[in-house]
Amino acid sequence: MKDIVLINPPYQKTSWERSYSPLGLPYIASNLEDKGHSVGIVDSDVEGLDVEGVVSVVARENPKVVGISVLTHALPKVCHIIEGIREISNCEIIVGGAHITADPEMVRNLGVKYGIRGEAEYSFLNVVDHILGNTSSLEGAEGLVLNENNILRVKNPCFIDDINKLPRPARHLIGTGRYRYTCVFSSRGCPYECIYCAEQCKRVRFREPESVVEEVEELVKGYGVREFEFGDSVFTLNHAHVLEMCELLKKKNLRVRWSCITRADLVDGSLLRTMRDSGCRFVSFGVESGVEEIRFRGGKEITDDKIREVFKQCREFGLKTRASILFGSPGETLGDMRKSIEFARELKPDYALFSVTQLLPGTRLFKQALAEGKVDKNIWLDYMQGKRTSLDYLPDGITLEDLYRVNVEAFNRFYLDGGYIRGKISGVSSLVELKEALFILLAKANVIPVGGVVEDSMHKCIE
Ligand code: B12
Ligand code: SF4
Repeated sequence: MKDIVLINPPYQKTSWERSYSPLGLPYIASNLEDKGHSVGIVDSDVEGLDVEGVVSVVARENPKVVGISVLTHALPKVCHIIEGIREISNCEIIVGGAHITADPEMVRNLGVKYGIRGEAEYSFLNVVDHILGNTSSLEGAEGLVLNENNILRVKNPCFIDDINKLPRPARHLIGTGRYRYTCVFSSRGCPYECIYCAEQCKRVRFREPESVVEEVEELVKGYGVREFEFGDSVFTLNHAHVLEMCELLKKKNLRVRWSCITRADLVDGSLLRTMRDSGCRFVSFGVESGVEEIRFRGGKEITDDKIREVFKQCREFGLKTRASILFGSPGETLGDMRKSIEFARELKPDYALFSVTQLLPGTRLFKQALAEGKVDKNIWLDYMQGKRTSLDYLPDGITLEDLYRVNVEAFNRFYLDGGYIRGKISGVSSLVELKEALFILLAKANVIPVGGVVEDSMHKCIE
């Protein structure tokens, strides 16, 4: 029996997605445990639970409060979970997460009383104490969305000023063994505004490097972690901060490998070399488009030449790379998309991730789609209720079929190319790389779909 059950709803389709531990809930749980509450976390996909399974955990634990993390793509399942819980329990339900932060109206649509916008470590505790009768006031609950008798009171999202004061995420509630990757966050927020991106906090807050590296040490010594990912939205925003963490990681000689995500205009040769020397093995870059104009319009004002230079430097330093490419930006033609595929091949990254641009609340792209009359403001409700099955943005003259055909074509062009396959085979230096080369050969021979290769390649084999 737990007082509070926190739920990461089922959604994740691929084993790559299931390989990441969700850290938002462990951060919230940690603060609750510190104040003496008993908390459980259900990570549905990792535990193999669909809606009924999640509801049966709630029935078994009989909590007083349930918290549900809401990402946009999980809305239909979130709705069914709430319906299921309502049938078996009178517990109070609190929703939060990226979708609620950007679209508080969803609290009413989901028919729950409480939502929290933004970072909920403190506010969740405040709302729980209110529900349990420990405090009558909800004044301190920043970011609160209160739905009383269908009247919504909405506060601005809360982004915690001093993230150094937060306790470490309660990883013991989810373990690390079930996940291939655990994330560590050295900062929160991003100052940029890329057109499709749902990052809501423009104010960047950094953790003390010592505290970050202590957390890594705990992971290595306490959980036997050998590799982790810096989950920061953009890892190399502040070079001095990164350099200090690298220095400390080297000093501690933890022999831990790590990866990160950043922008090509935020690295240089010297930084990349220092990162490599402190255990970095993999860097993922948002390239977005092979057409400069489209990339610039989307918010990444980074020239083709700068991107070429950075991928070349990473190769020289032995850092593996991934180029992320998006299809379906405003104004993009099929010709532009094919240029993106060729640019990805020219960059020679170790992996390429091709995706179809998704509409997310709070993004510039969503505002543009609304203004263009391509979607209406009920899009999220329609999606939740299954009246709309996709969240794609369609540039003028492009159909949904075009987008997905190009996406498949991109994976085939990139991964089944003779040069790429030869490079993979000749570069085999570990079991993981051998497995990867075999997968690619099987896909080439049409024994397995390219999707399988790609999914596996997302594991990045940084060992
Ligand atoms: C790791 C990660 C993943 C992992 C794990 C996801 C997870 N459940 O945490 C995987 C690989 C599975 C994943 C998949 C996807 N992701 Co992702 N992911 C991230 C990433 C990089 C870090 C998440 C994290 O741990 N953050 C750190 C913690 C502390 O922050 P947090 O999770 O936001 O949690 C805080 C608040 O949101 C809030 N909160 C969270 N849960 C709850 C629950 C309650 C009850 C309350 C009150 C509050 C609350 O309080 C938390 C503590 O402060 C973020 C970007 C980012 N930097 O945050 C994108 C992000 C969350 N992902 C995003 C997207 C779009 C996706 C995918 C759709 C990608 C795709 N095309 O397939 C899928 C969808 C998966 C799904 N379940 O629906 C978007 C979400 C936008 C949206 N509106 O939904 C983000 C914000 C990226 C972005 N900038 O656009 N992702
Ligand atoms: S895509 Fe990256 S750089 Fe752009 S706004 Fe999002 S997190 Fe920031």
